[in-house]
Amino acid sequence: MKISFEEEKNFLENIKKTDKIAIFTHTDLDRIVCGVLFYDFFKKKDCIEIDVFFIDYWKNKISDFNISNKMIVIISDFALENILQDLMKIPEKIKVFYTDHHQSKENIWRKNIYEFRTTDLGFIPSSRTVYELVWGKKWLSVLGVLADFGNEYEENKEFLNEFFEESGKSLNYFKEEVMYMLARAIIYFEKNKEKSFFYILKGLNSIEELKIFKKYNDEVQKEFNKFVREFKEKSEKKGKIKFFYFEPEYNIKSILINYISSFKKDEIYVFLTPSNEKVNISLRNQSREFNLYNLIKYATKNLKDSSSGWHLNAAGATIRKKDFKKFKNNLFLLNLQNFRG
Ligand SMILES: [Mn+2]
Repeated sequence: MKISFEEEKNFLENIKKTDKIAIFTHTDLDRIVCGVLFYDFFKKKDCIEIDVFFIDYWKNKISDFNISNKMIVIISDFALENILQDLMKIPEKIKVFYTDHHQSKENIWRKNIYEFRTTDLGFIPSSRTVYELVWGKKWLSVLGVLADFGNEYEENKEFLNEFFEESGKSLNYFKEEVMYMLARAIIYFEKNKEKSFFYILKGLNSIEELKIFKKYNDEVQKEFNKFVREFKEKSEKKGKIKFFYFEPEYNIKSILINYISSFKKDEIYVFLTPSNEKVNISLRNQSREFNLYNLIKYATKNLKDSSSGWHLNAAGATIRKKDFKKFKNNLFLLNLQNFRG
């Protein structure tokens, strides 16, 4: 059931302290920030039971967790294509509150699922939407917005600039010094003890306190720098496409492609890393000339057990390892003109 921003706000305001809350989040800065802001909100409301669940599309699902009929499920920043089937499994007695900003051609037809998707409003990372719904730590929300490239979109300018002015520090500072540091620390935790990142982060009260993540950043940064160099030596180029397969120890693909693609914005970057029998793919085109959402759907169309989607200019996919060559062929044979805008 689609609801408006106001209805969504009312829905959240009307939650009582006796309601049991189940927050779903993940190790991605935008998504984690949503989790923390919601957690703080329900804590302030004195909700007695607030459970936090961590889901990873490839490992587990919402329905793997024990959600009782009395719970209210809160879920944000998960692409509908990845969770739709799973959402449908939630019994109708359970109210689900869902907000997201990924592209999706799917629809939810269930009455118990209250959905507020912001795709029609522009590119609004969910940590901004959640902040506007429940308030709380704006600095955290700003970092979530930056992690998702929100600063590249006019619609977030006012929201961000207001914060930069208040804090007296620049976009560059928050992006390079803080957001990337945090994004790399998350990657460290993802590999080592993923849940604790969320619990440490939610205990912090200011941007200065983020320093405690510095040592975790350092470890991942070594590998990050190594692959920045390797990209220069080993990536393949086909027209506007830059293709880079690599095998990192830490899951740095997203932040590496975000970083590298910001230098030549009109190119299409395609980064691939292995994961068991699969290959995970990220695509970026920061000039926004191309619709990568359609492009990746097309390039994986004939690949069995593949999934793809996300955003217009930051897309992704997962394919079987044995389809690597097929995918590369599909991609290199594309007529890019068909995917403009
Ligand atoms: Mn997001």
